[in-house]
Amino acid sequence: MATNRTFTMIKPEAVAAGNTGKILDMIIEAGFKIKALKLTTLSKERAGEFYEVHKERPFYGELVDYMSSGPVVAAILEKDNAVADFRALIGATDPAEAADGTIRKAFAKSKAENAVHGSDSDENAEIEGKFHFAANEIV
Ligand code: DGI
Repeated sequence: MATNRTFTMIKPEAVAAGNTGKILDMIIEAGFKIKALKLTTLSKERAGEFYEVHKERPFYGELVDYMSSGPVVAAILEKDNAVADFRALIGATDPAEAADGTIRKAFAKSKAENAVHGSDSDENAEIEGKFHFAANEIV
């Protein structure tokens, strides 16, 4: 099923570095509309649940520790072809491999501290959006 929405989080190192506004500007400039937005935190338990799909991967513990280390900005975004276009806008997981003009190229510090999350499928966009937002928080 096609959807025009994706889900993102601006990750702790990018929020702490004061890059939230610049990243939101890039997102809006690229044509995404913000349908939901909040500054929030993830407990270790909630971060573990959010990234459960990665629990067999060797970096799972580090990922959970990192994502619960400070505030994040969560958002639901709308645009035609939202999931694929947003993945293109954020760039490769490792900023050393991310293309010029991408958010990770501009703001990520490392493969682990890589500035932003972007859903990898329409199905996950829906699940992840509902994980963070109640129906009355989405416009
Ligand atoms: O979809 P992506 O976020 O681009 O990448 P992914 O689904 O392969 O991995 C999810 C997140 O896990 C990624 O954004 C950052 C983190 N990660 C990936 N590889 C490593 C990692 N974290 C650590 N500490 N070490 C890694 O090798």
